[in-house]
This record gives sequence, structure tokens and C-alpha cells, in this order.
Amino acid sequence: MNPLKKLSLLIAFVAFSIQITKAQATLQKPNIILIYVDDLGYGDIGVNGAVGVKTPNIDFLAKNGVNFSDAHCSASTCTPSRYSLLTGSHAFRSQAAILQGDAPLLINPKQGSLASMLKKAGYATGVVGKWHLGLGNGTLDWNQEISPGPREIGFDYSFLIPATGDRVPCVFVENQKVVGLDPNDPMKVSYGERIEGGYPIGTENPDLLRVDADTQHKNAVINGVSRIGFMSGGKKALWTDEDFPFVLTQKATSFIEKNKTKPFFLFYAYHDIHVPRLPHQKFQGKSSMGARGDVIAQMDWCTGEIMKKLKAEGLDKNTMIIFTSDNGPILQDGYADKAAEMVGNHKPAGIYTGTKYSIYEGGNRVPTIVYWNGTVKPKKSAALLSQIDLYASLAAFLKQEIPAGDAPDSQNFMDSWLGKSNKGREYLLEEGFTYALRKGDWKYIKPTKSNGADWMKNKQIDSGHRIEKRLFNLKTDIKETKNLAAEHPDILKELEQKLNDIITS
Ligand code: NG6
Ligand code: CA
Repeated sequence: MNPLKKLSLLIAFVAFSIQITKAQATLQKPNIILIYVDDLGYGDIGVNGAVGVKTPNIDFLAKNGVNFSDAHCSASTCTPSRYSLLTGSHAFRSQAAILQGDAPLLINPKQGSLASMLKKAGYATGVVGKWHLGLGNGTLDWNQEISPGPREIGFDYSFLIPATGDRVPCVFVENQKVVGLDPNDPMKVSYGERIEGGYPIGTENPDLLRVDADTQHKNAVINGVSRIGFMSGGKKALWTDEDFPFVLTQKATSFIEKNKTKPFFLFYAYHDIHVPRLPHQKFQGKSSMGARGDVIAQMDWCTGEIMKKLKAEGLDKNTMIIFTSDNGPILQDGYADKAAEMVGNHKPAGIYTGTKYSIYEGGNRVPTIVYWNGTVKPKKSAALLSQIDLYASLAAFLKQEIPAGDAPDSQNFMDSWLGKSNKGREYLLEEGFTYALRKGDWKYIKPTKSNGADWMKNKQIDSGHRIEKRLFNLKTDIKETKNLAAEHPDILKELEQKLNDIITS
């Protein structure tokens, strides 16, 4: 072989090896997209039995990935679940409860987070969508840069609905600044005193309302919808609820595009299907269930757009998608949007008892799918898993050490998330204004001082609170109706003791 040919062969070989090493390096660190739906119940997606709405994009993920039937968010409301997901720590440890829109940041920047762990592992990190974990340090001025926020807990990029769609402020916050705020029209937010010169109040202006609401949701009227809390100013920055799917998905796909050459972590937290449910015209009438079904169709579309973007950028095979929800479903949650009247035969929580706010399975057993084209094999898994474990699982997968004290409740189940094992947790704690502990098919619910708060009873929500100790066997009694506490004192004692150990540790 002449030397020139030899040299060119050598160059080709080196180039090829570099490519392989590069491919291996990227394979070891797949992009991670965590799609977090709000208030989506176990039965709200096609593969899990939805009849009132079609979810073709989510069904695709489930049929071509691992679809879990016994995976849980850590609590039956939003802030506690998000706290646990991002910190690997039970919500009770920081008394995490549903936050108002002006609450300070709940996660201590000194404590590690899923985002900071992934950042250390070399990921570009971004969060788009509903935050609801508080912002600032207690003296929040929305007209200035907001700190601490997502950046301080490890997100390089953020585009947020600060709290919920039904809470003020009704503005987006990008990289810790209110988007489109006119300095000549400063904004103010209050959850106590009404603000003079602020937006009109729902209770006094029923003619301004497109949808009726309960009294808690009848403060500031913005876009014809009354919200929790008072607000003034920031008129140019106000969002249009109907545009959420487009605005948020555009931010999410542009994050993907900007970071396509490095491993990235995108936490895409939908506003859907939380109240107020205001589907864009494009999705109105897409389900047989009115607004609640239409926003399910809407968020399925968003999921499809993310998939499309990954394919278009050639990232499909190197991206792990985790799809799940922050708590169980609820029909009536403050607005007269006919969700209950139009639900028909559709079962939002599937076969499970309970709703958002409840300690029953329906409150925290949520749709959970892991899709990774080419790596994860399609399967159904009954492993008992919690979102709280994603932190330690991903850390182990990426060979990241978790500093002492961080993610204290998170356990590594990466093989189970990837469908390679069916092993689940020995014990799984459920939070929902009281506690429950699962062990296999057994479930113990800690007694409470009363049989539930009046505000929930008034809404016909059964929170699952009872003054007696209860023990259920989900194998024979999936609906949690037959208390076996008296028949199985040993199991009762074991679970009671273990639960107490966890909540006092
Ligand atoms: C409750 C609201 C409810 C919803 C929830 C938060 C009332 C009566 N109810 O306090 O409408 O906003 O908070 O939902 O105000 S979550 O999914 O973010 O936890
Ligand atoms: Ca929620």
C-alpha cells in the first residue's frame, strides 16, 4: 500500500473511532425529558382505559416503552409531589403544602436537587411550565430580578407559570424576570389584603366572568377568569391561558434545539390539566367530556410536538422520556367547567378509589411511562415505584455520588425504571393530608383526628381520613373498602411501626 493511501486509511480509522467514542459517550448520557402533567389521573390516558378522550401520542410512548401500573407521585397535591420529585425527600420534611403564588422558594439552594445533580453530571438543565415551588426569599418584588429561583437550585434555563393557572400572578417568568413587564406599569400581588386599583374582583363583577367559580377563586379577574389572590399592574405582561400549550411547547422545543449537542435535562411541567381548564380553540370539542377532556387532548398534542422535535433533530434514540403526573384526578376543583356533568363513563382514576387530595390509591397512583427508543423494550410493569426515587436512580445511572444529607428518601431503582427488573420498593410512603404505607399488596392508612376536613366534604371529596386504623389488601380489595386491621394485627403492627419510623426519622 502506498504511504499516502496508508495515511488516509489511518485518518479514516481515527475519525471512525472518534465517532464511536462520541456515540458511546452520548449513549451513556442520554438526554432526559421529564414530562410532568398536572392532575392527570391513572385512567385519563387511552392505554389505561380512557373512554372520553383519545391520547394517541401518550399511548405511543406507553406501547413502545414501559407502562407502569403501580407507580406513584409522592403526594396527592402538587407542591408536595414536586418537592419530593426534585429533592428526593419526603414533603413532610419541609412541611411542603400547596403554595400561594407569592410564597418563597421551598427548596433550599444548599440542598441538592435533581437539576443540580444532573448539572454536575454534565447536563444542560431547563424547566418549562408550572413551577409552584415558590420564588424569592419572602420579600418578593415582581418588578425586579427574582432570586432565589430555579437557577439557584440547578436549572440553567427557566420559563415558568410561577404558581398555578388559578393563582395570581398571571404572568410568565423567564430566567427569573417577568416576561414583557412594562416598567411604567409595575405589578403587585397579594394573598391577604385587596390591592387598591387592582384588577376587578370576581365576587363583585359576575358579568366579567366567562366561567363561574367558588369564592376562593373569585378574586382578581384576568382574561375573564377569576383567580385566587389579588393583583395590580403588569397589564402588558398578562398571559392568555388558551395560549399555554403553544407558548410552553415552543419554549420547550427551543430549549431542545439550543442544547442538542450536549446532554440536556428538560423538566416540562404542563399546566394542563389543572384548573382553569381553558382549551385553545384548536382543541375545543376534541373529547366528549367538555373542557377537562379537551385539555387532555391538548396536552397529548404537546407530547406529540416534543416527539416530533426529537425526531427532527435526530435525538429520538438518545433521549429518555419520563411521562407522569403530580397527583390524581379531580373533576370539580373550583370552576363550573362541567367536568363532573360531562364525564360520562370515563373513569379518571381508572379502577382506583380516590381523587387528588385523597390518601387512596387514586390520589397518587398515576400514569407513569418511561420511553427510550431503541434502549427500553416495550413492557408493562407492576413494580411498586415512587417518583421520589428518580433522583437516586438517575444519579446511580450517571455514576453521580449523592452528597451526605441530600435526597434522603430516594432509592435507586434504575433497572426497574428501564424495565430490566420488576423489583420495586419494599415500603412506599403515600402523603395526602395523612399518611399511608404500602408493602406489596398491603396498605396501612394512618388514623386522623377527624374523618376529613370540612372543605373537602363540602366538595364531596373523600380524603380517606378516618379516626380508626385501617389496613387493606389491594390484591383482593383494590378499592380499599374492607378494613382488615382486626384480622391481621401483626401486619398492622409492622406497617404502623414502619410508618412511624419514617415520619419521625
Ligand atoms: C386548592 C384550590 C384548587 C387548586 C389546588 C392546587 C381552593 C378551594 N382550591 O387550594 O383549586 O388550585 O389548591 O392544586 O382554593 S395543585 O394541583 O396545584 O396542588
Ligand atoms: Ca396538581
